[in-house]
Amino acid sequence: MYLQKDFECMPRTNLKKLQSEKLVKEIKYVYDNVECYRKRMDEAGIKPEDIKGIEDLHKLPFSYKSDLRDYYPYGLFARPLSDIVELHASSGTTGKRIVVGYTKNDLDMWAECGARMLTSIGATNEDIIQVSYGYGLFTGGFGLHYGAEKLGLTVIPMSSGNTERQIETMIDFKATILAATPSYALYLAETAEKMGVVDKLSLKAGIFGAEPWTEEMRHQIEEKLHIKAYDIYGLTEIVGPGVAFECDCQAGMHVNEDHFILEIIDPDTLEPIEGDDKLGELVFTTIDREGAPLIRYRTRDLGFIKSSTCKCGRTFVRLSKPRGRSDDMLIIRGVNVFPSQIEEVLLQNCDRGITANYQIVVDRENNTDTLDVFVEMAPDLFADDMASIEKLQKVLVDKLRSVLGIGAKVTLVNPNSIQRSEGKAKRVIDKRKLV
Ligand code: DLL
Repeated sequence: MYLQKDFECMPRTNLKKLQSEKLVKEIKYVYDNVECYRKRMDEAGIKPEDIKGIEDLHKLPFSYKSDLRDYYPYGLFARPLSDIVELHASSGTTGKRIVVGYTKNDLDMWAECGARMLTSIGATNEDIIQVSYGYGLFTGGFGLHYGAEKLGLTVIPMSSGNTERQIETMIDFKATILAATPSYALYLAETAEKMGVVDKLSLKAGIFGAEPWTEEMRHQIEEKLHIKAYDIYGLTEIVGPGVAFECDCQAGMHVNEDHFILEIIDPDTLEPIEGDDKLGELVFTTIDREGAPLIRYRTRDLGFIKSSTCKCGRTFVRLSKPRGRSDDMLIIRGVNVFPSQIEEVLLQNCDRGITANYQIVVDRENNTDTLDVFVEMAPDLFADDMASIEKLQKVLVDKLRSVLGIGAKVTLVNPNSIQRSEGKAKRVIDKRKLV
C-alpha cells in the first residue's frame, strides 16, 4: 500500500505552503546551475530572491520544448553527468530528440509517483503486472516498472510487440494488471478474443495512457477484458508516467502536486487561468527534480482541473483527459510525431523526383493508428517506370521510419493531384475522433 496520506490527502493550504517552500529552493537551484534559466531570468529582471512563494510563480519566464532542443543534449541539466544515472528521450519538433536526465533521487521520486498510481488502482504486492509499454528511451516501460517494483508487485517486463506471445505470457504468468497504451490494450483484447482465450486471463485492472483515448475506448477495453481501465498522464520532459493518475473513482487524474506545480494558462494571452473546469494549456514546474528541472514548462496539452476533494480522500487536483494540443503534435501508435519531421524528410529528398506538395492522413483501423503520406511526384519521375517509383517509395518509408520511429505508408501520386488550398495548405488530415 503506497497511499502517502500525509501528502496525497493534505489540506490544500498546507500543500500550497509545501509547494512554495520547494519552489523557492528550486528557483535558486536552477538559477545557480542552469545557464538557460539564469539568462532568461536576468533578461526578465528577476532574481531568485524575488520568488518568495507560489504566488510569484507567474513572474517567471516559460520554458519550451525548443529549449530542450536548443540545449541538446545536456545543456539544461542542473547536475554534472557523474550524478546522472539514467537518460530518457522523446521526439522533438524536428529530427532532433529531446533528452532528459535523472539522478538517483529523481529515480526514487519517479518510482514513488509510480507506486502511488498503482496503489490508487488497488494494486498490492500480491499483484502481477505485465508492462507492455515500450522499454527503452521511451519512459512508459521503465516508469511503470520502477513504480511496480517499489510497491512490491511481481513485474513481467514484457515491452511492446509480439502480440500473441503477450497474451500467452499474460495467461501463463497469471498477470492481474496490464500496463500499455490504450490502443495496444484494445488490440491485445481483440487478439485474445480471436484466440478464444479471454476467459483464461486473470486480469483485473489496466493502467493506460501516453496517447489520447476516449470514454468509448475505455468501455470497450473494460468489456472485452473484464477489467477496470484507468487513465494515467505524463510526459518525458517532466517524469514520464506518474505526473497524474486516476483513482478508483475514475473522475479525473490526480496530479502529484507535491512534486509538480500545475498551472493552466491561456495559450494566446499566456495569462494564468484560475478556477475549475476552464480549458487551457497545462504548464508544469518541477519542484523536486535534480537532474533536469523544468520551470513553467509549456506542455502544449490542453485540459482543465477540478480542485474539490475527491471521494477517495485525495486533495491533489484532478486533471481532465487532455483535450487536444495547442501545437500540431500528433500521437500515432503511442509515438509523438510532428508534421515538421515528415516535411523535413520529404524536402531532403526533393532532388530524387518528388515535390514539396504532400498530405499526411492519420486514421484508425481496427483500433490501430494508420499513417499515410501522399507526395506528389515531379513530372520527370512521373514519366519514369513503375520500378523507379516503387524504389523511391521504399527509400522514403525507410527514412521516415528512422526519423519517426514508426512505420508510415508512402504513396507517390500524380503531379497536381493533391488539392491546393487558397489559404494555408492543409497538410494534415486526422480522421480519428479522439476528443
Ligand atoms: O507518453 C509518458 C507516458 C508513458 C504517459 C506511459 C503515460 C503512460 P511522451 O512520449 O513524452 O511521454 O508523450 C507525452 O503524450 O504531452 C500528451 O500529449 C500525451 N499523453 C500522455 N498521457 C496521455 C493521456 C509519455 N493519458 C504526451 N491521455 C503528452 C492523452 C496523453 N494524452
